[in-house]
Parts: sequence; structure tokens; C-alpha cells
Amino acid sequence: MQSFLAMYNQIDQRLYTTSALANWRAATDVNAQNTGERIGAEAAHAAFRGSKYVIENARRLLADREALTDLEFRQLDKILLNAAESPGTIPEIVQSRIQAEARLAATLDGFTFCLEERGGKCVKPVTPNDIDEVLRTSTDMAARRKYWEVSKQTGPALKQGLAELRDLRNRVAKELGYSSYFHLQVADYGMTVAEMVQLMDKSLGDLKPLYDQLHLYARRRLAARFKQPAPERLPAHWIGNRWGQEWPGLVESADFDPYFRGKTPRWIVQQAERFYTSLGMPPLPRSFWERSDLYQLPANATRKKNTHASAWHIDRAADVRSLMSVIPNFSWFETSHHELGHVYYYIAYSNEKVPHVLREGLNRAFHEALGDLIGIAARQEPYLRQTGILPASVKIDAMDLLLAEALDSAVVFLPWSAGTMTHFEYELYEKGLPPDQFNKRWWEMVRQYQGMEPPGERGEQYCDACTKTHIIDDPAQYYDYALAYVIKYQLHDYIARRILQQDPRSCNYYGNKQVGRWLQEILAMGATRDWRQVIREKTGEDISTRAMLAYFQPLRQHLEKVISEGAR
Ligand code: X8Z
Ligand code: ZN
Repeated sequence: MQSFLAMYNQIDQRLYTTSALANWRAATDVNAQNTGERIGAEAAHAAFRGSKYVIENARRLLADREALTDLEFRQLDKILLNAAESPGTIPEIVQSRIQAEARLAATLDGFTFCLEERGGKCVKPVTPNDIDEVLRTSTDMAARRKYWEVSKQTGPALKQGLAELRDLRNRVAKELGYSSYFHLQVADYGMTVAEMVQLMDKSLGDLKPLYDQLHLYARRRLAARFKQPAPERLPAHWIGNRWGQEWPGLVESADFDPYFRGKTPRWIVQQAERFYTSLGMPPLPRSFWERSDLYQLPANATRKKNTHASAWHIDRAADVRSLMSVIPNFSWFETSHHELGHVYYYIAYSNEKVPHVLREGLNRAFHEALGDLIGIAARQEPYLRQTGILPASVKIDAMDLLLAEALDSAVVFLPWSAGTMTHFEYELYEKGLPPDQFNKRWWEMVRQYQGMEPPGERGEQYCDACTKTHIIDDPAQYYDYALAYVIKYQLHDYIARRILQQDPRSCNYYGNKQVGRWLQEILAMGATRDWRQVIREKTGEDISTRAMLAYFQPLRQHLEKVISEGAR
């Protein structure tokens, strides 16, 4: 037993590292050679993880459950889950999947969004940051629509690949007995597909009354801003985000962008680091700053890189990095906190008590929740004042702050994540959604869950779901974020009320070592414990929307008043 686990942990760490490094190079410098090396390194890793030897031994040892400690059981369970991603019994399928994923990622990461083409050449390329800026700030309807449409240009280039990849991923997952690739991903939570979908639907139902109020508020407000009649559904190009996953910029008095304008991108990331060190966590290792790729590339850059933010644990030890395209605005300020959350999680569980194969979050949602939790803390008024980000002369109404948070980083996100994204991927993998219905079903779900619609006909020549990175790169996992949103308010509620004894809507944990210790205990255990037990032990309750609902409760009455006044 011990020798099998020791052998697995040692070999896997080496192959994992080689593969992570090759992936890093492929994502930070997109070219055919790096894509090829990524394929080679992943194939070697997959061959080990899915080898008959590994599967047979893990199964044999698991059969005698009584003889196993909890830590041994967890490692073997994870080893089998890892094996199910690349079973050695179907090597050609596994290889095809690895190739298809690498090629599709290269198409996505190397893509040039184009505002104007002449003679088959792009004469006006735009970056995702340019697109986001226009959608957040412009009142020119034609420009908004144009940029929104440009943001969907990746879809047609990726659609065929996604259809093929879906089939390959499902073939892989079925080999070890999962009903689909969606099932395999959900299994990491110890849940069935039905349980996960129910949890999503329950959370959506809980937030629905507040979402409906926010939706009505947003329609009226944007109609006034754009001098249009108030629509029944929100046109997608009216919103300050390419997918309507958050609705920034609606509450003008709580718009923080101006306070970041004079800052450097490096200051943004360092300010995020300061939050973590203030809690007693270590400064980021020097190698983080040397090896990360944090800032937007200059317009004349000769390389292309993935522009979606991510964090990397290259060796599952001290080599931690982040890939971003930071420019000085509030959105990147929040994203920097999010990514550093992953990085501090990596650092915390890279300790001798956590075997290599369990150097992961309690579950994937906890990993997503940590940085966002610090993101909630970093948008609280006392903190913004203390750090001087918010000038003393500027007064902000507390209700406006709460409203802005609900719109741009909390409530509005759930119909997108638990609704559209989760249900689309559920149908894609579990129900085998045919490619000629990808866009039709996508927009049906956007209408149903988010109450939004596209600015024009979106036929099957488009693949608007394909424009979302995670559909290509992090398949069948987006419910992670929905759960993270629920969990982060539970953690925040506990920290504010129990540790700090402050109002959760106006509290400050910057500099508080007790909060740091409480968090560190969760982080340092990695995946060595059962997440349901830990959430109960640490917060006194199961996973639940209670804390999130309580946090936004005052907004319900406020919006009721605003809405009825608006109707008069
Ligand atoms: O993808 C991310 C992070 C990287 S793990 C930037 N997020 C989701 C998204 O952008 O769609 C953070 C929240 C939701
Ligand atoms: Zn993340």
C-alpha cells in the first residue's frame, strides 16, 4: 500500500510538472511548436495516470476499505478519478482528446478579434480589454453592438472542434463507468449529476425574487441611459460584460474605475498581495514575480497569449504563477485578488502533511471561493478608505454599494453560472445536444435564466457558447463558480459576525491575523478532508444560500421602493 502510494505520488509529480510547464509555454506563447510539446507532455502524463497498472492496483487496494486510513482512501479515490480522465484501455481516444484540446486551446488563445477587415486582412484588431471597456462605458448603441458582435467571432472557429471534443470527452468518461464527462467532473464532489443540478436549481430559486428586482432595475436604468424604451428582456449588448455574467457600471456613484486610473498594473497585483500578507500569509515568492505573465501585451508584441486570467501550480510545490492581462481598472483589481487566492491556496497546501495527489482544494469550488472572498473584503468601504483607494472627500451611499455588489459580482452571476452555463453543459454532455442546436439551446437558456436576448438573429453558423473560455478549456465545471459564490458569503458571514463581530456589509479584515489563521486552517488541509464535514465544522452549517440572502436582504426593500417610485 505505502509503496504504491509513494511511487504514484513521486512519478505523478514529475509528469504533472512537465505537463504543466509545457501547458504554461503553450498558453503564454501560442505557436505550433509549443502546442506540439504540450501534446507530448500531456500524453506521457495521461499514459501513466490511466495505465492498467495504476487502475488495477488502486482498485485492488480500495476493495479492502476497512484496511485503509482515511488519508489512504482519499488518495486512492483521487487516483482512480484521475485515471478516468485517460483510461489506458482506449489509448487512441485519449490521444485524440489531448490533441483536440491542445489545438482548440491554441485557436482560442491565438485568436485576433477584428473590428475591421480589408481584403481578408485585419486592419483593426482589438483586445478583449478593448471590448470590455466599450461594453462597460460606451453609450453609442452602434459601437456597443459592433463590439459585442466582434466578441463572438471565436465561436465559428471553435464550433466543429467543440462538437468533436464533446464526443471524445464522453467516450473517455464512459470507459470507467461514468454516464458522461459531466458526470465524471461532478464526481469530484462526491455527488451525482442529479444532486448537482438540483443544488443549482435550488440556489437559483432562492435568489430568484431578488434577481427579478435587479433585472427590472437594470432594464429601466439602461433604457434611460441609452434613451430607449424599457425592454422586456435585456439586450445582451446593453450590458457591460460580453456574456452578461455580471452587470458592472450600473450604479454610477459606486463606480470604482476612476480610482484605479492612475495606478500601474503592477500596483494592482501588489495591492492584492498586500491583503493576503496583512492576514499573516507570506509574501509571494520571488519566482512568482519572475515567472508569471501578468500584464497586457503591448500592441506590437510578436507573441500571442491566453487573455483569460488563470493561476498555475507548476510543480505542486513552490513554483506558483499567474497568467493575466492586467490593466488598471476595478475589474482587474478584483481578478487579481481572485487569482492570488488560488496562488495562496497552492502555497498553503504544499506542505508535508498533504500528499502530492491531494494538493487540491477541499473541492474545486473552495479553490474558486478563496480569492473572491478576499474580493468581497476588498470592496468594503472601511478597507477602501483605510488604503486610500477611496478619497476621503468621496461619500458613497451604503445601499448603492450593496446594489453594485449584487449587480457586478454576486446575485447576477448565479443565473448565468448555475443556470445558463451549467444547464448548457449538462445538455451538451449528458444529453448529447446535437451541434445544429448548440446556438438555439444556448439562447433559449440565456432567455430563460438570465432574461436576456441577443441584438439580432444568432443562427447555427455562430457558436456563442464556444466564446466562453470554460466551455473549451474547463469543461463541465462551471457550477464550481456558482458554488463558490454561495460558499464565499458563508465564509464572509462567519468571519464578519463571529471573528470580527462587525456588520458583514461594512467590515474590515485587512490586517487581521485571526482571520488569516482561520482561513489558513482550511487552506493547509488541501483535499485531505471531506468538504461537507469541514464546511460544517468551520461555519456551523451545510452549504446554503442563507448567508448570501441575509447579506442582500436590505436590498429587497430598497429595490421595492425604487421600483414602485419608478412606476409612478
Ligand atoms: O474564470 C474565472 C477566473 C479564473 S479561475 C478569472 N472566473 C469566472 C469567469 O471569468 O467566467 C472568475 C469568476 C467567474
Ligand atoms: Zn479561479
